[in-house]
Amino acid sequence: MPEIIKKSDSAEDLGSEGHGSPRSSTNPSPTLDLALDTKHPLQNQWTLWYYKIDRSKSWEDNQREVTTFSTVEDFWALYNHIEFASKLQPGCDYSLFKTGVRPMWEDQKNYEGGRWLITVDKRLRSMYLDSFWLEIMMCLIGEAFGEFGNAVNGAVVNVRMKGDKIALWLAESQIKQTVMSIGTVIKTRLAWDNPLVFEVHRDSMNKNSSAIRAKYTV
Ligand code: MGP
Repeated sequence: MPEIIKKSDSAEDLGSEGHGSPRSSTNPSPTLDLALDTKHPLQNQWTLWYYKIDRSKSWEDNQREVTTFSTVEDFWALYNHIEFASKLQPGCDYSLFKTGVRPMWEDQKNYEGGRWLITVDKRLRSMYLDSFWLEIMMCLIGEAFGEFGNAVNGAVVNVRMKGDKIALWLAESQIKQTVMSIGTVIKTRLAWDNPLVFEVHRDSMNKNSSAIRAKYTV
């Protein structure tokens, strides 16, 4: 929990502040107490989903809601509690979406949208997958997309034998400036040199081959 570690550093600073008047229980620092007691709200509430394949169920029924959070502290508590993406069994996914949006094409917020797709070569899983997924979650909960943030619905990490995927799901696929601006942010934040492709969900829904034409590239 990096933010909380920072708070205890600043406690030392406060302690050395008032020479000759050490803090006592009758003279607490209101700033410090407030900082330790208060959870820091996120702009949006987020829900983590977990997908694990069970062939007796439909794809939708294999998507399970794990939990919902709306503070920085609750995000870290969750993150520290669950397995790294790279340690999930092949075939599993994590999805982090704004609460109320289901991580599927059929949700009305996703229906007209698409995804920026990062394909991580299977030999590079140990080097990149967990750090990229954490950075994408930081972009989501930290609202890294500025005026285009409303177009962002969530993100998915697919753990696959053939190569892992991380995708940022957008509500939008037609307004080029919105889609490209968001793609540029994630490319920069991940310091990713290879091209990122944007796929329209409708093409994924109707696909009859594994190749989907990229609508945009950044
Ligand atoms: P996948 O899990 O997104 O990727 O889709 P994977 O396993 O790498 O497979 P590939 O086809 O991309 O190479 C696998 C399958 O899961 C899809 O073909 C669909 O059958 C199903 N599926 C995936 N998504 C994201 C959805 C969805 O949003 N809705 C429904 N109904 N099925 C989906």
